[in-house]
Amino acid sequence: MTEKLEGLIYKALDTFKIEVPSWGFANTGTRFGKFLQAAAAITIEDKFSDAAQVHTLTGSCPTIALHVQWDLPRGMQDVAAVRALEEKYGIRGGSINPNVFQDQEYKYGSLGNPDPEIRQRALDHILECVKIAGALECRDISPWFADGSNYPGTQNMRSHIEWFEAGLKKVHERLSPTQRLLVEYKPFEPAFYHTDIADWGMAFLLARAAGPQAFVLVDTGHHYQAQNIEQIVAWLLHHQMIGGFHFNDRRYADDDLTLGSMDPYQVFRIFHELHNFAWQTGRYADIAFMIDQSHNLKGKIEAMIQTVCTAQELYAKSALVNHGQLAILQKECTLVEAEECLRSAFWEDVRPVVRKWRKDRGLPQDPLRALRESGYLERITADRKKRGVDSSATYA
Ligand code: PSV
Ligand code: MN
Repeated sequence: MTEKLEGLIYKALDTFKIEVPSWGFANTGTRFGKFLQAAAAITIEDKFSDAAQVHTLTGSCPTIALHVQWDLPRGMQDVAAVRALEEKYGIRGGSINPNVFQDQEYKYGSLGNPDPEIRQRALDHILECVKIAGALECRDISPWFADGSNYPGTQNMRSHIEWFEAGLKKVHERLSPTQRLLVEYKPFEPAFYHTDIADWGMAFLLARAAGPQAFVLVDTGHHYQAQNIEQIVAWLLHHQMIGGFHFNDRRYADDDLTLGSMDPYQVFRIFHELHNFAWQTGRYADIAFMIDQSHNLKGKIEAMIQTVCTAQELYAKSALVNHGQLAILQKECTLVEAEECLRSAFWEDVRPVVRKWRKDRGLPQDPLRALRESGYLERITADRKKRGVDSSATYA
């Protein structure tokens, strides 16, 4: 590989940061059951400790996403404890995720509930999350809404739109000038007939109605089969409306599979859109990268490291595309050459340079092996087995 290409990889890896989800370290399951892992995090301190391991070994994960109900069950009262954990483990709280989908009161929705009292309760919870984010100096408030209905005729979809517009506007009013509201969409589950924020268009319109600090969050698992996610990214970039990603892979639905395990080329194409936008405009879009995966069978920390390394590799590969040449080929409609220009970057084996970068940055060249050799997994397995209680998050 030429020095120039190596330089591009180094630049990409030096700037690449991806947040890990606290819930990815705890025992989770599917609606059919939970398979417990002895090494799974039990407390928020365990989650910080595991996330810090991932950061130490990969150098790319300085923040941990927090799900308020699971990690700060007493709300603002838990902020000081989180601050202490940040200090102790050398990583920071990242996006703050409200939870308005789990409690019994949300059986018929949260901000889209026909009962104004429940709508208010959901709003109050999200507003407390804005406060928590303020106290922790976290920029992004990232709610996901399970609202919708299971049977035709059982809810007025237009009323739901109005309730969401009103609720999100109220959240936006409480943001500090540096905070952002990220609106995540998902086509179905748990609602099986209609979901209030089912796709990027709905999320876009709601974010725009909420105010200028609201943006769309793209969870790669939240699309229909065969949907062209990079085109969605292109549209959102064009309108400066993309605020964040939740990365994971999928085969059938929202499967939470390891990033790139099914379709690494798609992840590459998404990253390519971001690099291409930067090449054309002279600046990278301000997007929060996050992992949203809960692994039931794989070791959680191992799966997280595997994901981060895959993301680093694919981000590095996509930084190699020759944008100038591609633009000419696209203009000429030189199809095969244009496609090959993109594809050749994808097929470039960047792993030797990524290993070199790790070495130069004082990181282990093989983070997975380093984890296995560190004895960390054995230590936490013994310790957590002793403590034994499974107080983990339930899977959403
Ligand atoms: C919903 O499926 C989701 O993607 C949301 O981001 C939640 O916060 C997260 O998963 C919880 O597992
Ligand atoms: Mn998500």
